[in-house]
Amino acid sequence: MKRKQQMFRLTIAGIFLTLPLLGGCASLEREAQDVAEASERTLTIQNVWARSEDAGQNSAVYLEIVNRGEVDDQLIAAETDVAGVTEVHEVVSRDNVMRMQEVEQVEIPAGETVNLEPGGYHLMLFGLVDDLDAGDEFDVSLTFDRAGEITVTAEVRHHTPDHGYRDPGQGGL
Ligand SMILES: [Cu+2]
Repeated sequence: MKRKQQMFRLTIAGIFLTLPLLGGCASLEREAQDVAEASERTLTIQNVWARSEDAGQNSAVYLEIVNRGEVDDQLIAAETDVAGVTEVHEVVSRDNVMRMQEVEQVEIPAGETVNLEPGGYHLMLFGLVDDLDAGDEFDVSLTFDRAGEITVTAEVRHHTPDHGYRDPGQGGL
């Protein structure tokens, strides 16, 4: 009888030990799935450039995202070393005044190309650490909901807005 009880306890212990292992397997599978999706490289990032500006000022990064995949994705974050803070922004017109604001995500629909361009979506660079001079290059790390992190190189260009509007110090407009 005593031996039976011991075995029973061992079985219970076995069940409790198995539960965390099952959880671990599920997350491993999920990780493997994420890696597989990212490695399909359905997203192409091209024409990455930033507006030239002096240290301490704000600037912005613009780029094109091509989604050749069959599933939608979302750009959810961006990071650079050249600015104190990097945010994903959009320009909105309210009462005929152009403003910009942070967005949680930019939709990248399957089969489409999304442009981050002056007057629209952009990666906002707040507080440049150094001057960004035309011809300079720096890395930008983009985080997508499905594709994960993709690092691209931005080329600094001198840019004069063709619509004639420029709000000094705002950079992203
Ligand atoms: Cu902005």
